Amino acid sequence: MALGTLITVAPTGAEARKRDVPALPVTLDELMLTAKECVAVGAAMIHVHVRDDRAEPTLDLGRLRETVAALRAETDLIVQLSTGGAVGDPEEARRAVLEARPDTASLTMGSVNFGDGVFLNRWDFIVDLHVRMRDRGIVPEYEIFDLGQLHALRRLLDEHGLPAGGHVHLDLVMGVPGGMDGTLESVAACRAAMRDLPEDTTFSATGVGRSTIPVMLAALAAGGHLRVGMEDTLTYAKRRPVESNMQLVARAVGFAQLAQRPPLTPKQARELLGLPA
Ligand code: KMH
Ligand code: ZN
Repeated sequence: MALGTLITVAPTGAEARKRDVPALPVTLDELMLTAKECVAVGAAMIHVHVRDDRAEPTLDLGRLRETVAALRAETDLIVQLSTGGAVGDPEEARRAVLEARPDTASLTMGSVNFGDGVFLNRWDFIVDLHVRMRDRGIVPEYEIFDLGQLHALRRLLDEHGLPAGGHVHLDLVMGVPGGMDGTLESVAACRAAMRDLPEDTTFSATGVGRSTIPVMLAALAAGGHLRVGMEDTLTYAKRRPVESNMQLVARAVGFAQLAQRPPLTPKQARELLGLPA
């Protein structure tokens, strides 16, 4: 399959603190500036977590709606909202994220220790998000923190059918303390486990912290796509903090070009993911 590379930027996340990382985009203005910079250098999708006025993570629906509207008005990025939120966010608020009507939304395929916390994703909740997304025409990106979650994804599709758009796309989130490590071996094990998923399933991968570069290289070699951003990576190189999300996207674009898999435009990425044009 001749394939370009879908580059997703995850600019903020729910974990890093603004006081520790001043370059983290937390206001709508900062997010919009980041989004425009990132699409200009080659990102096609944005994975969004929003913050409140104190820069704390929030699932406030008004803020999410405002963010979706601004991204749509000012960029052609595919808009993905996180239904993962922050560790401990209640299911009700995570479910309600879908009412902001993004193009796509993340859907984590199981529970995992997450540093000192537990990122809880009960089976019934997973099924509920899958069905609600399909009812609303929202395309899920299945988040995989550990190998077994790929088997859970197969069960979900077997028992509850394909997602909106009919295409299955997943994201390997690697190197979270508590989940799978960010290594070539883990990428290869996940790639092998995908044989039980629909044949045209696509995947991206992101390596947290030090695993950022090994995961990026392994994912490209395995035919995967890339997610990069300050949600996952705050150090660019030894003793060199990340300056901006654009810097991380630009590096991913360079790697993708070296692999002769240039970045997909947002329009091409929509086609890949089964989203309406
Ligand atoms: N913040 C993590 C607990 C997602 O966005 O769907 C969950 C997370 C996954 O970031
Ligand atoms: Zn996230």
